[in-house]
Amino acid sequence: MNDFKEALKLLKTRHEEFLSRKNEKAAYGNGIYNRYTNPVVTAEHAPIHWRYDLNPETNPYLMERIGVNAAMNSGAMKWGDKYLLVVRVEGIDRKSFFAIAESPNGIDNFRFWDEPVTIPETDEPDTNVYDMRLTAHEDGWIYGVFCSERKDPDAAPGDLSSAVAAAGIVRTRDLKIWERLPDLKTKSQQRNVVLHPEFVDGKYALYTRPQDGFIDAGSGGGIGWALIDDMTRAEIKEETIINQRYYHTIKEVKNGEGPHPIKTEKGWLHLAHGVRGCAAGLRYVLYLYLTELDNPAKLIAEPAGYFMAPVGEERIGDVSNVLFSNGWIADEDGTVFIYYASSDTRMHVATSTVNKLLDYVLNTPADGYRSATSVQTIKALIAQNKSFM
Ligand code: M1P
Repeated sequence: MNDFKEALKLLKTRHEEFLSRKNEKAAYGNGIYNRYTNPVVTAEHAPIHWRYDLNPETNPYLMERIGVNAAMNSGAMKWGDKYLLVVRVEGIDRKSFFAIAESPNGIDNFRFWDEPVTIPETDEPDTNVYDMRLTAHEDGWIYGVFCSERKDPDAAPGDLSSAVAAAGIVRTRDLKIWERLPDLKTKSQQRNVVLHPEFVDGKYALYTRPQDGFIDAGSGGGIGWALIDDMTRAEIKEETIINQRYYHTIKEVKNGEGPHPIKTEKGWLHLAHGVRGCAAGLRYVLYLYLTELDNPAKLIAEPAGYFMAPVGEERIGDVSNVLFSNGWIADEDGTVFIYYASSDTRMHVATSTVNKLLDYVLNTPADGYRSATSVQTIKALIAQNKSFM
């Protein structure tokens, strides 16, 4: 009994030390954003009372009974003066669920709320739920749109891997009680569906990612856009591609909208992920683009290449060589907190400002799609720099 008490005390002390670590800006930035030295949320952040049976009678060895494997792809929003992440927590049983972690400053001291989020199921229960995008919509509700994964009913006998992805939809007013709405009705499978925060022509607007299969975007040309009459019976009748994939770019294989775009005086600022294939497998990086204020579906600017790619420890994890973001927060003072997961394993933050990100999207050269055009772009900069060197 005394051993149990001592062991539990030590476990709690170490966990508290870990949770309360300060996070520092990494030494070098690139002028666009700053990374931080520590991840902000990891599997180890999961509360002790989610993982251990604390009764010495039933758990005399103080064993961890329920393991957490990863904490990743998180939706984000400011809630009062707190920075909240709706974290995709993945158990060692491979099931993901959502749990809210809260920080006083957005960069460290993230702590999970007491219990994971309960997402009501539809008549067709989800096998796995993940990657929630949060949108505080001008209709007054906070919506969460997430991927609902189920086994493919048409899979051949013995095929236990084929799955179907659909957009699950919930809404809440207090982030505690969530109402499940019917899944998005659409012709193709969908992942990375995001609700725009304002009405457009009196309708709800969705960023979509039509795909041929569970993994394969195939003929789905990129990030789509659809107007919806009613979120309680959301159905895509018409979908147009607003951000295309291109041969020999960072988004050759697929792309997907990240969190909902940030409204700025120069347009809607979008964060997305792009995927390409290589001998090491798929490589996921983040990129930005800007669309018109009055028409969020109309592209204004898109810098060539990636905005962020995995570096150092970020390159390694359960699914290596992946950066993925579905949450960012634009603060009142113009600071932008970019929350991104590395290699499907842990959450990080990078900070920038709305002004810096606008400067980046508007003044970084666009892709010319050929080696020769890249050389021309570099030579133009060198020529311009001659008088400043
Ligand atoms: O494993 C990398 C990512 O793969 C998927 O993203 P996408 O739909 O663009 O291929 C998702 O499963 C995502 O959760 C995951 O991080």
